[in-house]
Amino acid sequence: MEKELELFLQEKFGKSIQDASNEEIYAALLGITKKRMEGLKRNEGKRKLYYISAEFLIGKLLSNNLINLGLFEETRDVLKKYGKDITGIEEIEPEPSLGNGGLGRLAACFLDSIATLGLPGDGVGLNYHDGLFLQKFRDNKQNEEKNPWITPESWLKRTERHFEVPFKDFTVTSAMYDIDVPGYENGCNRLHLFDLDSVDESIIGNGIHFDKNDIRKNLTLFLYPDDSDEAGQLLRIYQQYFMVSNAAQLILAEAEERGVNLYHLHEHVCIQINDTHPTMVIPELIRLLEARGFNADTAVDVVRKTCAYTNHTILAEALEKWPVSYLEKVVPHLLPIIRDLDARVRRDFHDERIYIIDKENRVHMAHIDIHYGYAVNGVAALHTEILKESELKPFYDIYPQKFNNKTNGITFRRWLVHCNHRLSDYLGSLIGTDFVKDADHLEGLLKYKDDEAVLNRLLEIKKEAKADLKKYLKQTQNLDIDENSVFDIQIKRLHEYKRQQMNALYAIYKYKEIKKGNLPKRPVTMIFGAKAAPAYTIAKDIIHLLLCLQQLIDSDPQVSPYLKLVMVENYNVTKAEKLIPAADISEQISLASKEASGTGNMKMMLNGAVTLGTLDGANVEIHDLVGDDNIYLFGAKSEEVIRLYDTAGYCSADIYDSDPQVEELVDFIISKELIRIGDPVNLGRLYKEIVGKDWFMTLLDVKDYIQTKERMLSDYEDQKAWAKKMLVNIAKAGYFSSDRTIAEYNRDIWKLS
Ligand code: 26V
Repeated sequence: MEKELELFLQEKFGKSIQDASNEEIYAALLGITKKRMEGLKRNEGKRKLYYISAEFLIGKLLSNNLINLGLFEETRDVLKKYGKDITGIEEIEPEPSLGNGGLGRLAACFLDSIATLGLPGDGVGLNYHDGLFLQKFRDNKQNEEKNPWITPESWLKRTERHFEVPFKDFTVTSAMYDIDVPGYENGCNRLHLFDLDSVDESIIGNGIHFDKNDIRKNLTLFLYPDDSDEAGQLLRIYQQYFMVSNAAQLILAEAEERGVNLYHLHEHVCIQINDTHPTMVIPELIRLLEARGFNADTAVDVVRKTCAYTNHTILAEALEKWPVSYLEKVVPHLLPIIRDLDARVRRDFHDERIYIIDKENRVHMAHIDIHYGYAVNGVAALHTEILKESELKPFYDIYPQKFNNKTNGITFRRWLVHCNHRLSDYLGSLIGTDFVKDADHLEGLLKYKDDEAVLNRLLEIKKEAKADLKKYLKQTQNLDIDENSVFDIQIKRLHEYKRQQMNALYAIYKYKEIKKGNLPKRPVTMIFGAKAAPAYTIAKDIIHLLLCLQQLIDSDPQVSPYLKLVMVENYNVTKAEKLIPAADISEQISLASKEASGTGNMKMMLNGAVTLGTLDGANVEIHDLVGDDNIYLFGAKSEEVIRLYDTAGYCSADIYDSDPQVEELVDFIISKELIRIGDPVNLGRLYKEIVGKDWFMTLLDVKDYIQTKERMLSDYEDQKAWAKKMLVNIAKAGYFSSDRTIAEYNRDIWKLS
């Protein structure tokens, strides 16, 4: 590496390693790593997977690629020799924000694991120029700004592949860019991102506003721009069709290049549909096969044996249903096929709950996937059971053999080795480094459960990570936090079902207790990171409440020595990598039944945080693995919640009216202290929402939540017992390696040879 780096810097910049700037060193490492990846063997086999996803939240790639190529330590040491720090160089790389949250990050973890297991599988998505917006706080509110990430030299490689994509009124020619995905000590796959040369970043005006109707200029400008109006929804359909038409054409082109008889396509190709965003690949493939001479029955049959679907949510508002009239405006050529797919369902079944086109003339995208795919999976055991027993029951009754569970996972290369070198190195010294590739080896740690030296070192490592985070937040946001306090962290998209508002009520409780003189044994630092969808009003109101609480607490000298609330600006993968190693308490407090899986819960557990959560998503499996002593559970169970929804049995006003403690906490949202700092419109609306509706049942669980968190904070004081909980969590996290998840997808669904 030293020689290569020297040569590159000399040739390109005429500089030595010593004299080169961080920017120049980054450029050199980018060039060298890209070249190395080109030399890797391509994973190949009879059947190839195409993982189509509207989101790939890949994060920065330099360190991860170096780790997977086995070059990280060498590079770090070479740089150190010349007085350079790799962390400073990592900072130069812009983060591609090609995803919203868990779904996109999962796709990125999966690409890492697919390559690491040596399986032939490429990702297919879109090359958004700005991705998700950049979040800026102003006047205690979220503002959205554009977030360009593509620089002249980047991981993207323009290819020679171009496809014609036909829309109703015009046809566009795509360009395909590739990003290499190296496996850990293994071959390489690719992420194909499609784009349009005519996209024009200069049409972005104030914030993230742009002309939603100018499709040639805006098609791949942003990730899911605001779809609260018709123009936004049409743009989303344009994006989705552009993505899948390119994907389908690529799949057929590669199959034909491999000499595949398209009548046997399913023996050579498997398509994983990541949520419903890529669903139109089904009618599009049928269309393209028909254009190649297939009759409809055969085209449907081949496609059905090729496609599999993953469901990531049961939230009704997140299940896509496109009006026929919208599809007619964008992709009229798909409608005869979609109508035929609907007619086939109606011919075989007489149950309007499972039709593709409903009475209101809306196309249910998930229904296309379930009828015309060969596998349907949920993303955690509880989620899959809920799909089978309630949300998708009528489908499960018809196709029980299609349904299966694939509990999510995370790549340990990024979420341990890269983000927490200290812990990873220490684990390596105790149990060897096999866990990087074979995560079950982490269980070897259990034999140190009562070893005081090990427990002390785990506590020290946590403290060092907290000190790192303190430094980072000081540099980036000029925030001061105390590494001796308990770090209580909730980082995830802002959504009412995730209940950041319940955590805010805890902050209010704690504030009031401290005011009353009930001081905590140790200061508590509550850390939040969350972006709200630009058109999601209540979510933005919750951000406003959190920022107002932050200011209130900071400006109160009676409270601030004991309590701190911090909202991290522009939460993204890079920030997650700094926050997760520093977490003591992992907040996983969604309303039971609503969080399909969660993956932050797994990342925090792996880094030695203890979960405070409801029995929801993968928390259920975390509990099964670590046992009652190593997790803090509270709140209503999913069956009770589902029953409350079914019977309309929940009324937040009843709880508010009958419980003075709850009333006092909720009233504080519109107290004079907060109104003085905040905007009465936002705070008033949030107060009204909680008292008058509270669709995600915050008040149902808030008291149990507060009590459980208090118990947790008190248990934290027994540091030895706490360290044991940390150790058990780390040791049991092996199950949540995405290598395990991908091995299961391959065993049960993909069957790649
Ligand atoms: C999307 C939308 C869009 C419209 C407004 C409301 C809303 C609410 C939720 C969603 C989520 C869409 C799918 C998704 O991102 N699911 C996440 O997938 C993760 C990976 O499987 C999983 O860990 C998370 O629990 C799940 O929320």
